Parts: sequence; structure tokens; C-alpha cells
Amino acid sequence: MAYKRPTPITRFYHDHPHGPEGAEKDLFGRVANSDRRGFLKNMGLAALGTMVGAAIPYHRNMPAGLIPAALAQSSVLDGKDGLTLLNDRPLNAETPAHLLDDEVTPKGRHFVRNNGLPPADMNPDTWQLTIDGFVDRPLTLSIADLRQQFEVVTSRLVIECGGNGRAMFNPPARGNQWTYGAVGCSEWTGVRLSDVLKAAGIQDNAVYTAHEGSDIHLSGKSDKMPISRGMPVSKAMDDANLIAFGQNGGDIHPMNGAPLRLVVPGWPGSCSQKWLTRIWLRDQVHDGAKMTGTSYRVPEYPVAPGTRVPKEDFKIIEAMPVKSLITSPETGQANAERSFEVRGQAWAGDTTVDAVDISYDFGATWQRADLSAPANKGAWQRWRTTVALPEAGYYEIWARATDANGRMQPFAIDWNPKGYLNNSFHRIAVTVA
Ligand SMILES: Nc1nc2c(c(=O)[nH]1)N[C@H]1C(S)=C(S)[C@@H](COP(=O)(O)O)O[C@H]1N2
Ligand SMILES: [Mo]
Repeated sequence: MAYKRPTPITRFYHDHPHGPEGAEKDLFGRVANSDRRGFLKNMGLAALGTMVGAAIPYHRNMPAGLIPAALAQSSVLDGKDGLTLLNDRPLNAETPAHLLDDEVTPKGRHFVRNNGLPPADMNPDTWQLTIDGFVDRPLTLSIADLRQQFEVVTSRLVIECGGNGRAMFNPPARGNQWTYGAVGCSEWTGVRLSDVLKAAGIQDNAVYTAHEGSDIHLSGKSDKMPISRGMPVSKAMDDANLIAFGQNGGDIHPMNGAPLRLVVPGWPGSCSQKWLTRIWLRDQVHDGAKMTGTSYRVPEYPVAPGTRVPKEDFKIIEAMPVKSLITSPETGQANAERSFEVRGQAWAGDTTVDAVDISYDFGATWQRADLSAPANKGAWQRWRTTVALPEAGYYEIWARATDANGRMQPFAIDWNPKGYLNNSFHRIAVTVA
């Protein structure tokens, strides 16, 4: 389903073929009316006021559950360009591979993975980040404090959802059916997480971080978080990790975590908390939302596709595996020429990519692509090569990256129950006339 521009809410209600009830259903899915009212009540008038940018003097006259028209006119996908919507509550949208051809992913093309509802308040001037738990000096920092007290750095960092590639699982795995595009590499500006943690003084018994954001649980309940994950302190101290307040030279896109987020390259995107409000240092593995059970976990041992694996046998996903994408040509294109450039991106979790090979004969022969070094630690690497197809007809082009440890992308999917870590080859179709 391609994204369509939103219609102002009044017209949307007026013109809806199934009347206001149909409009209601379209806007709020299967959520019962009472739940939605509950959600709005929980949000409170102050938050609603912040969202519309002014106090609402006649709020007493507002029908219960009314969505101010100002909100309906600005869509959560505003500023996103060409993304494929997978779910609208919570919002999940991926980027077609050929729209990931830029070295730096434009804001409009960075995928969106929300587990809950975005916060009403994304005001950078009043934002506060707390660092607490097992630290010598608990800190409460505004974005201005972060800028003033720490070195500001800019780097290109890959964020990839652990479930990217889930759509190809067989038997299928539940969850968002990401194909290839739950990945992006924007240029993030912020301060090093390690610098901030050093300033707080990590105590010896701290072993794990716990990240919190201000987004809202789908139930609307304020005592529940949509997601709160963490990482071992050793990974948290990696100087590539940023507490970011800028994306591609401007503000962070609201759906990508404005005004403050973590960016933890190389590990599942879920480590990169958006709308970041707290980093809590713990003396045990964090047990927040989506940190326990089978979330972002895979079996400790290889299993046959379809196997039911006991919960105790799952381990937390750490570094993401080596992977590559063909970003040009677009799959399904008919080509007039037999010879053309094939190019894309490759990345490899905590390490780098050493080689990318391309095949156009279903893997019988491979040709090595030119591969650039990453712009900085955590960035993806650009590769390109020219293929010369022998005659007219149908071809598949396959890409296969190998990391610095000699690990190669596999042909087949290493199946697991929740559909994580699919790094099998990206294949595109090309016909030559
Ligand atoms: N607060 C908060 N942070 C979050 C999430 C979320 O739902 N809420 N989703 C996580 C997941 S699962 C991923 S893959 C990345 C996606 O980042 P993006 O939406 O900017 O692409 O954000 C992570 N951070
Ligand atoms: Mo994710």
C-alpha cells in the first residue's frame, strides 16, 4: 500500500462513503470508541494543547474524543517519501530498496518502526534526559546541556530493525512483514553516549543499560511502556553510539525520535531508543518491555523451520549479521542495454564489509564489486560494479557480502520463530530486451 497524503479531518468525516462511523474506523482501526476516549483523556488537555500549539479556550465544549482538526491535517507520515506502510497503529513503514540508493539516507526515506504511539510533546527546549541507577553522579540534562558539556559529533550510522527480512520466512513469522527496507543510514548529530556515561561515573556493579522514551503504550495506559531495551555496559561504551539531536543537518524527523534519540549502530534497531528520556544503569540484564520472553531473541541452537522452541532456550540478539542491498537498478526493470551499473550498500554489525560479490547466473559465477570504506565506524559501505549480460532475456542479480571475519551472507534463511536476522542474499529481477 503506497502512502497517500492525508485529508483534513472535517472533509474526511464528511466525504467518507460509510459516514462518520466509517471515518472513525479508518482513523482508529479496531480500537473501541471508549478506548480511544480513554486514550485522549489520558493524554490530557495540556498535551493536546501542546500538540495544536495553543491553549484550547473552549475545551469544555469539545465533544468527548474529538480529534482537533489541526492534528488530523498533519499526518505522522508527513515528510516521508515513497515509504510502504506496513501498519498504521502502531506506525510501521519501510523503504523500497531502490529508494535507499543515497549514501546518506534522506530523512524522508528513513524507515519508521514504532511499537507504540508517538509522544504528544517533542519540544526540544523543555526536553530532559536523566542518567541514573548505578552511577556516581545522576544527571538531568537538557539538550542545551548536552551541546554545551560534551563534544558534538556527526556521523553516518546504520539503524536496521532486527526483523528486517521477516517477510521471507517460511513458515511465516508473526509481526511486521518487513521485506528489505527496515534499514537506513542517516547522518546523526549528537554527543557520544560513552562521554555522557563517563560524566555520570558508571559504578562497578553496573552491567546493563535500560533505555526509556516518552512514547505511549497502544493501550493508552501511562504505566506501560511500548518498548524499553538496553545493552551490556561494554557495548554502551562503544564510542560510535550517539545520543542524537540532529538528523542530516537538521532536526530529527518526528517519527524517527525527535527531539532526542539513541543511535546504536550494528545492533538491532530496538537498542536505539527514540524520544529518549532516561538511561538507567542496572546491575542485571534489563527486563523492560520487549526485552524479555522471545522479543529480539533467537534460539541458542539451530532449529528446523517451524520448530517450537521453549522460551528458556532463547538468547538476546547482539550484533547484526553482514548484509547487502542492491539499490540500483530497481527490481523488475526492463533494460535496453546488456551492460549497466549495479550498485548498493553493505554493512556488517560491529565489524566492516571486506567484499561484495555479484552473480547474474543464479550463483554459478561471481564477480567482485568495487567497495568503498565506511565514512566512519557504523556507516554502511557503498559498492558498485558493471555487469555485461551475455544475451537478451530474464536475469536475477544476486548480491553477497563478506565481513572482515570472513563471514558471508547465506543463500538460505536461518529460520527462527520470531523472524529475526534474515541476511540471505538480496535478489533482483532484470529483463533485457
Ligand atoms: N521510544 C521508542 N524507541 C524505539 C522504538 C519505539 O517503538 N519506541 N522502536 C525501536 C525499533 S524496534 C527500531 S527498529 C528503531 C527504528 O528506528 P526508526 O523508526 O527511526 O527507523 O527504533 C527503536 N526505538
Ligand atoms: Mo526493530
